[in-house]
Amino acid sequence: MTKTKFKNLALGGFILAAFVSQTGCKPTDLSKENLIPKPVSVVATGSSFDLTDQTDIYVQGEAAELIQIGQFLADKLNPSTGLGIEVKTTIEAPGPGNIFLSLSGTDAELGNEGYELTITDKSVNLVANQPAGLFRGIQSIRQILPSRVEMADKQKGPWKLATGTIRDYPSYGYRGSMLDVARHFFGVEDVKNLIDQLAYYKMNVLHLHLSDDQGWRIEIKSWPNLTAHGGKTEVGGGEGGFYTQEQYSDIVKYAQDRYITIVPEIDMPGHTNAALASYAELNCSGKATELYTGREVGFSTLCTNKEVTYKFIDDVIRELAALTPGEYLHIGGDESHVTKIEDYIPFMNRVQDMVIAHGKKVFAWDEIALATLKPNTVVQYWAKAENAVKGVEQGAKVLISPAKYAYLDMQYDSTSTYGLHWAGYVEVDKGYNWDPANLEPTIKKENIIGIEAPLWTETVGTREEAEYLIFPRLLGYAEIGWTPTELRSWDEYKIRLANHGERMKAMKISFYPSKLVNWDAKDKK
Ligand code: TNX
Repeated sequence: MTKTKFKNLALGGFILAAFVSQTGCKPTDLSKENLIPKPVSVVATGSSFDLTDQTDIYVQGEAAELIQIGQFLADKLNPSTGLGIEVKTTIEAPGPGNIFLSLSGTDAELGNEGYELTITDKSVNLVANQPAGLFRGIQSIRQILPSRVEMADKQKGPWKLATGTIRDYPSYGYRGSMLDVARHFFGVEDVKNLIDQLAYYKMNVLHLHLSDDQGWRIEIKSWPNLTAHGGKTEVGGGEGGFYTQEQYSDIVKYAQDRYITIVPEIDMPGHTNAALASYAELNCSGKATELYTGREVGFSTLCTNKEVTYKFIDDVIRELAALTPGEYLHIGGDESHVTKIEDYIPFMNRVQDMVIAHGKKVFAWDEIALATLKPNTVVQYWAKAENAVKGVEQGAKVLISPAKYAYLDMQYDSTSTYGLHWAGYVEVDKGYNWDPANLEPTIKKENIIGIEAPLWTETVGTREEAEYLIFPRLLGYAEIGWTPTELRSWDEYKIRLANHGERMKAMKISFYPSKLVNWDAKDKK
């Protein structure tokens, strides 16, 4: 095997020359690696570890969960490296040349998602308190390898990792994105693809906006017309679609395997035209509305003083809660412009109780702070700081998603192909250069559960279009959620981001090549 490799090199003069020039940049300085999010601490030791065809991944003990994490890494490394890395179990640390994943459970600072990665010229040793920490840590291993490791087909080595120790853990426990599958429907494969991308950047929540005026996207067995009729179209009049309960569960499982929680949202009492078009009795008039394919917001409302409305909501929440292992259910509550405030408040109070009765905690957009927040209700700050402040004053935690910094559907600038700009333009630097704990004096770090970057999809309907808006900004939001503020600076980040251009290309991500980033900076490994 080694011989064949040598022969190939000797024969290919051009390749040999390229190889020689690359060895000048051998990855021996771990502190210069372009990790995103940036780790809490990196100590470099100036040497390198070689992945070879003798390398295997050893996991400690026989636990199925660790074997699965090891296999995830092997499945990412094998197509491009062709090294045939296998996953094996062991009680003690393996011999030299291998990767070892183990749980220690004694390092309080690392928490549930932190990890310590020690690379020497002889071994790669990843330790965490919890499996989730190992999973986050293997993303660092992937990112320390050359970007071509992310290609789907076989690439040339060498496969070197710079040596040293990374100790790393997140600033915030909730680091998420949101996909609006109501304005335009995105199928299971697109959602799984996004989940993989979130996992690569150590994010841990995907919020799915499952219903809106233009479409109802989750099968509810007790109210079948929601999807049979309400799922039939989308913005622009396309065919829409919905997830069967089995498909939704498949998404949830796929996310769970990547230590990502799905937070499902049923938006109410506004943003409900798809439901109102599917069931006449949910309307105060008793007449079903027409399906809607435009982009307006704020014109629909459930009939808040009809009992059938609450029977409907209870059925929806019951079925959705049963399908959702995560602790949260999102009930929207935004832009209910045609619901009177005196109807909105008792409605939101009652629906919170229904969510709690089905064993879940409530998430809602910041308008919910106008109502009486139940214990554990989380307020998602998107538009009005004063609402989020009201939430804090009621003792609630806040999820930070300010449209002017964190909305993935805001255009980069006036030339952007897709997106909206009602909250302004969000170039890549503006999306990165802010601190969730420094937006409002009353909203301090201890009041904040984390950060979420939502993608509303009025203007995008395909994976490529969505990726243009999501990338590269998502990487910045991942870093804001993970890396301590004092370690972040745009000038340093933009260099690491440039190096992720190659990675995003290798992963076939259609990112927006912002002029603020020198994408020609090549990964030299
Ligand atoms: C506001 S954000 C909305 C959405 C739109 C979005 C477009 C929020 C809670 N409501 O309904 O899709 O703006 O940017």
